[in-house]
Amino acid sequence: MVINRKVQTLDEFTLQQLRDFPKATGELSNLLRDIGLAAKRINVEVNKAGLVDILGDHGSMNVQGEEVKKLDIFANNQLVGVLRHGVSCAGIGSEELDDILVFDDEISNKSKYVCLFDPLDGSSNIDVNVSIGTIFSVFRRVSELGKPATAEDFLQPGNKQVAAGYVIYGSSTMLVYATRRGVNGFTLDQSIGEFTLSHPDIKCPESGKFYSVNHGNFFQMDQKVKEYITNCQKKNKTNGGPYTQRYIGSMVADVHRNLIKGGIFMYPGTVDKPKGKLRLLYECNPFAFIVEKAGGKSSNGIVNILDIQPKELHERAPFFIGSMKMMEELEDFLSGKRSVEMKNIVYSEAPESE
Ligand code: AHM
Repeated sequence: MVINRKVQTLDEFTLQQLRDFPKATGELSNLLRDIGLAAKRINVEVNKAGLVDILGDHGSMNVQGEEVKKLDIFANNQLVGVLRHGVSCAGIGSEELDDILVFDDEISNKSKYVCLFDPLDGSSNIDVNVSIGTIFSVFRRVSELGKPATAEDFLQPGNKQVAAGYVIYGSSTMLVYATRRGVNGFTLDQSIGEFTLSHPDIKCPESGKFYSVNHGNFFQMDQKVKEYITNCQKKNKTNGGPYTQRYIGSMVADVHRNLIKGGIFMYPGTVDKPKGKLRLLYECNPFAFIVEKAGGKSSNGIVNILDIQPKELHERAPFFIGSMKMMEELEDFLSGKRSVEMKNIVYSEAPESE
């Protein structure tokens, strides 16, 4: 049997990175490998979701008042389990838990990092076989090592992240993670049960043809956002439009596509939900870090997502993210530099249904 030594597994890759940095302790590599292990376990359950009694609602609501699915709980438990039993994480914050979970044992208290995650994003899509994902974010602690982690460790702005990533359970399962050194993607090779480097040094194209937004909310959006979206639908010499609309309703899949192919993803605030739907710490920050490290950009419509000082664990933020040139075009609309005349349509109010 010929062994393909060109294929590098996630473990080999993180160890290789470690060798390039002799001063590194290996804690971050361990943590990424722990997350990789949890992702493989979650992947197994996601793949057999239709076969066993793991679909459907758990019967409870999460802290955001959303129905909790059984697989959400499973994914959350897997991540908590590997990180608690590992040696690199002092505590976690999860979209599924009301409060932070500080591990508070001798080894964990010495760990440099804390981790925040959305164990299963897009979970309302599970029962219809749409791609879903796990999103994670890693911060270096600001509290004293040797003592339990504190809330301040978790409430840091996104620009303090040391790593962030996501796992997409799709037509194949991929783990993509970013550090300050760049973004790399690993595809799960089911035959050996390992994530293997398939997308080295990912760069987000400067521009693209996709725009992703929930059009159902259009009449609830700010006028400037409506004008930008209308511009996306227009033939336009400067942007090569009209763009193609693609919206899965599963952020990991939507942003993954736009990261690889170029595009812009938006979840703006609406009249009913001025801060939108997405959570700053579990969804916006990690993607903002990944896309920025790949050459793209993100904002809440006013400032860079990564510069927001979070006030609470579960806060939400309007979110715009994608290819650099498309984000710049959006900013021109949001700042009033550009506008679109929206002829023949009264956009200030939703048309009344008959
Ligand atoms: P969920 O985890 O409860 O499914 O919510 C998060 C998802 C994101 O993945 C996605 O971008 C967004 O909700 C879609 O929301 P909407 O259906 O309002 O467009």
